Amino acid sequence: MTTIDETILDNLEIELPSWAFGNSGTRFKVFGTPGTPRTVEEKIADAAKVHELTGLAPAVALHIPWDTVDDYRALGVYAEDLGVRLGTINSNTFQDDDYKFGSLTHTDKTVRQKAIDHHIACIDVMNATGSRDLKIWLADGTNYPGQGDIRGRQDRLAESLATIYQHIGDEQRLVLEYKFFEPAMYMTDVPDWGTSYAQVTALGERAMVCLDTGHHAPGTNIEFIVAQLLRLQKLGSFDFNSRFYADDDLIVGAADPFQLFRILFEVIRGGGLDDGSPVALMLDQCHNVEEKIPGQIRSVLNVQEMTARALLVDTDALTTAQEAGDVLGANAILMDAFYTDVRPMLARRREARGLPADPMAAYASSGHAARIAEERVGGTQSSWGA
Ligand code: PSV
Ligand code: MN
Repeated sequence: MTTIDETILDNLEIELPSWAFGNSGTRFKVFGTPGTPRTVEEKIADAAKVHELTGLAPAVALHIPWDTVDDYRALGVYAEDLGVRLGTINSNTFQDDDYKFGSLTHTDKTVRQKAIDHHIACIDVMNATGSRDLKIWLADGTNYPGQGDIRGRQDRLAESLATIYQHIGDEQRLVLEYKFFEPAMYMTDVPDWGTSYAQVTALGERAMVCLDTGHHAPGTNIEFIVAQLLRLQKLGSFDFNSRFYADDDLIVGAADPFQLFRILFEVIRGGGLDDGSPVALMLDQCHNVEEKIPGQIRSVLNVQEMTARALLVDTDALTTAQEAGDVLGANAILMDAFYTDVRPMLARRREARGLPADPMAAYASSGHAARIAEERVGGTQSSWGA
């Protein structure tokens, strides 16, 4: 039996997205939930509740302009008073009419400049909040063959990113997220890890790739991408979620916990959870029909559980089996760890740290959901675009 690396478990941090606490849905319907935050402060308070019960989520990511406030320093102090900090700043160039045919890749210089200026404004926010990462996900792409010049769009993207990167401070990073389709259907300008890697490598060492687990074609071996990006020292961050069909943004580990285990095994194998690692773990999820705060609690617990299982892999025995060509023996070593129920061990560790043994049960019995439903009356519930 392997002894688990306690430090990795103790240091595990998963950043929460502010937008997970707002209403979301499909193009068919967005359902509201009583108690949904009306303001960024209420979103941060919900994130703080998740951290209070799990000890796993000390940071919350903001999305600009959804989370725009007048005073970001004051917002940072507000977050700190609640026991969390402000994390990644996400830009948004996908909800403005000017971006219909692209943002950083647009043929019109004025539109490109507008998108660049938005990112520079996001860096100003980071300077005020002390955030390290600017995360860029672009909706840019085309729907029909011939609609745009594929090569020209890549060139303009490189130029725009280089301009933004000049504003990234010494302690800051730019992470470029890829997604294989949607909203563009024929061709997406940053569709895969290779394109993101090529673009960020041209920028410099403070530019890295963001891997959103929901952004791959069915059947893609995501752990291979993880291993490769770690090898290249360009894996900057994860957006965790899970998918059955497309960019479903469901609870991480819900659709395929074994995939999450395999990903985390490669993260650990590549040093991605070691002290000083550049790899940031974040959720990027939406809770369309389930309660949002417990949805986020469940999510960070899933990441913690699969990390613990991945840490249980007897790596020495695995290497021996691999080198001996013992195919089934090697596979069994991995599966032994995956099939181990780590929940009792994690519950004991939580209690030892003064946390509830079962954060889901603690939230359910706390009356918090009823309290915020009663308090948060009036105003407009946060949703896409607010
Ligand atoms: C759109 O697919 C998306 O979910 C990306 O994954 C971004 O990270 C997120 O929105 C927030 O902009
Ligand atoms: Mn994402």
